[in-house]
Amino acid sequence: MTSTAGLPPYYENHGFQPENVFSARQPVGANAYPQYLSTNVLPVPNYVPRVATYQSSRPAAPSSRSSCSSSIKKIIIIILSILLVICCVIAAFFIWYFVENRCHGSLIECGSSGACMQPSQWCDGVIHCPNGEDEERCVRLFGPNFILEVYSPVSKSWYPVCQDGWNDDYGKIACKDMGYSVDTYYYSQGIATEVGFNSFMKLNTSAGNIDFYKKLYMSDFCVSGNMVSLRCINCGLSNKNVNIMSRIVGGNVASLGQWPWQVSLHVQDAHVCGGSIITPEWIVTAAHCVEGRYADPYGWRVYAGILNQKEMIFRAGHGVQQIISHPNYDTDSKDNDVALMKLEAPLTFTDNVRPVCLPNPGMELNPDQQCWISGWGAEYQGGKTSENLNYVMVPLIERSRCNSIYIYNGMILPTMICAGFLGGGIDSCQGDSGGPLVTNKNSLWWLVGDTSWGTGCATPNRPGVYGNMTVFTDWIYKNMQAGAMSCLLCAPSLPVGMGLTVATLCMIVSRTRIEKPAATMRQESKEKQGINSP
Ligand code: 4AZ
Repeated sequence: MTSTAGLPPYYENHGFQPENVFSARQPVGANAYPQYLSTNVLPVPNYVPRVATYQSSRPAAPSSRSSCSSSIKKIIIIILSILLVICCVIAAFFIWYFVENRCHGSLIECGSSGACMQPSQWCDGVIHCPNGEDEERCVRLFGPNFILEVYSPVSKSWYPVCQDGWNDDYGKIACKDMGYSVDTYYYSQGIATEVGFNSFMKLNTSAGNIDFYKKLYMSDFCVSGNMVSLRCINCGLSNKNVNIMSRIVGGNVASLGQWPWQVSLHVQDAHVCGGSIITPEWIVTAAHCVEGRYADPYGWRVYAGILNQKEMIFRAGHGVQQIISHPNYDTDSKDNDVALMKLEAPLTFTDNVRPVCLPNPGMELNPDQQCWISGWGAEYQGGKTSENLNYVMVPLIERSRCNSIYIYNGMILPTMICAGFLGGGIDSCQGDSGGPLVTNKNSLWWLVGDTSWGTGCATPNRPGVYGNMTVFTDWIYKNMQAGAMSCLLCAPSLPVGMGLTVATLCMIVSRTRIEKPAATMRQESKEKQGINSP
């Protein structure tokens, strides 16, 4: 960048200019030469401006010196201009470098916050990033075979873990990092690597007693030829086959153990919504079920393994300790219509009470995949909730089709999924909300969605709309982890062991500060709702 602004007065050098140019510009009686020249050289008579210096037959010594110094000045101007351009280019490069690449050298970026950290600090059990990203994306299970993958912050990709040197202790650590309790750990096994897989995360088993993630390194060789398949919970089993031809509006009555993850969520002894068991402590439901006055966890009772609503009245059910609604849930559009309920005490799994599998990334469902819905919702539009648990098969409907002007005209957001029959007659309805939309793949049942909304029930061209569970799994795992993680936030710079200890302490402190005994809370909640204690 070159500019004339702010340069010294040598731009006012008139020595090489034709006489007429300057004589024309001078006010009458003015000295043609600036004052600063006249102080260094002999006084110049008034007629001098009328004689062009380059025409002088006997150039005076001062004129020759002036011409020479002008040349030097010109050279200096050119050199300074070039230097200025070079400086501008260098400055522009540095500005670009610092704006575009906030993390330099071997440092890696945290994510949204833009903070930088050492790769060795990623997944080391201590939070370094302002939003905790470095401890969030460490492991995941991929595809219907639960392939364990570890995230590399350097290459920003996921890699399967080679089975060489693997054992269940490592599996338990990985499951715990996803938010599962070690109590539900099921198993890990080797699965033959797919053709084309040539980069793995491998365990350095001779690394001694260091953090699991620090033992992992990238390798192109996996001696066993097997990747780790990890099951953190024995999920997705039903002890009954479904009648595929069966048809909640237009549905069939379910049998015990057929949909063992289905729960009925009660407020004031009445069924309000459905939900799905994902772990002994966590239930997935819809955010719109727990809005407003329904946001109080102590107002809810959860019934699992019971088909008939009348039977539930005589049972105690399970208390709810905490409700976490998706922070981006939107009441009007039903965007992010998902919530988690944490039970006061873990459920005991039986043939009739079991968890459904959360969908893994890479599941690849067909555009019209057969799915099933279940619930105690109304059997026709405007009807009352059903006494018995009903179920029905509904195929998925592609988002682009469901968003067409003939159907939902752009109302189906990426957090939603449509399922049902465009001809009408079969659908979910009032009271089915929060309940499961499941599919069977690789002989397991997976939670594809949670019942969310629809225009009416079973109306032609108005299919059911469900929360798109695949979009929510990261949020669900993050919240299942939250106890330990929120605690680590209390002690961000402490090593793992100490961080957890301090974390546990802050959990205890914060809970004792805010929590009253559950019975007191429940009583207060009932009083608020106008119910007298028995
Ligand atoms: C509801 O209000 C509801 N037909 C659930 C599902 C559908 C409509 C309404 C879909 O719980």
